[in-house]
Amino acid sequence: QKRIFSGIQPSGNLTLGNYLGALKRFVQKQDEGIETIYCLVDLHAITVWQDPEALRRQTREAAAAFIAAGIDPARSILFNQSQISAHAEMGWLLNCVARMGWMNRMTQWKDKAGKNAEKQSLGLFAYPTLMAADILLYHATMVPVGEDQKQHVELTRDIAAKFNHDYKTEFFPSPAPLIEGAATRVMSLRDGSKKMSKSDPSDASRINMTDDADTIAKKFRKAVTDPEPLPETLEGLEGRAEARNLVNVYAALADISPEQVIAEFGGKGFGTFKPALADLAVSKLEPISTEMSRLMADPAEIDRILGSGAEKADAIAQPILAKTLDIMGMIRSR
Ligand code: AQP
Repeated sequence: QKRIFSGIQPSGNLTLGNYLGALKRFVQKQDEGIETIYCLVDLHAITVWQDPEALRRQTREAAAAFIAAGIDPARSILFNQSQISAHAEMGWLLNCVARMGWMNRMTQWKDKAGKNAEKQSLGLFAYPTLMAADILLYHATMVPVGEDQKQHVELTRDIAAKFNHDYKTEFFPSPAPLIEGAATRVMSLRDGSKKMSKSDPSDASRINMTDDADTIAKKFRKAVTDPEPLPETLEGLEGRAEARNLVNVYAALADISPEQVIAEFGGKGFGTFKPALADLAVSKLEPISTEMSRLMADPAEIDRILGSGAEKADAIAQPILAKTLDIMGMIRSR
């Protein structure tokens, strides 16, 4: 039986990268009729400093983004992670299964910690085991993510396999990463070698889902590109990371292939392509941000939706946590 789990950190404004790499596809999976569980991973967000008031607001804003983008709380389970203590508990159990060597190889840890590993929280290092816990706690079989999270889903498979091997069981299914579409890795608008990220200090590097039409147009206009026109064939994008990124973003927004974008815009300059891209992005994002504002006017309703999602999620998670503890030899007598 198929079950999808995925999450997004409420660590700031959601970006076009989060939208195309994750949220838009979360909606597609829901609409395909697959069982879908989506989580605002606030326990992950605090692996780096979060102002408490800002975290509350960002969590509600992310919930509003999910709903405005098409997640229906009656068809998908939508909740914030910290409402279910089983995530942290399962995270601890899996900390005792994962090996230091595996964790040391995580590229996101290396990227985020940089040369300053000594100053990072222990939680940032353990982030991938908490993510494994999120997924395994629901026996999820598929995890839609952007390219940057592929390694963490592979680690989850390794953890599941080691648990099953060590305890001579087949309790945990092996989840598969689902990395699909033209925009699995949206790049920064200022640097084609860096992914677009909500925590990038430069606001000009990203399109936020809540940016207004003028801001979106301005950010695309100023996006770093080479001066050549778009090529006549897809191969012509080789070695042109910024141009390729914008073509991929256009394709993902328009639900067409990059080939089709090239067929339409090949030979045309960025002076033509960038405004067309901005118009397309505005036409897709503006209705979502308008709906987000409407939802944000009633924070109590958002909290109610998250609470009701958490109840449904807990009903799945608790028996799986209990069974995991039992398999590991913990006495459960109350
Ligand atoms: N640039 C991107 N292109 C495609 N997909 C992306 N995702 C993130 N950035 C891109 C996907 O969005 C989902 C949620 O990501 P996250 O919030 O859990 O954390 P992240 O991957 O670390 O994303 P950010 O925006 O860079 O967050 P910060 O800056 O807070 O670390 C994932 O499926 C991810 O692949």
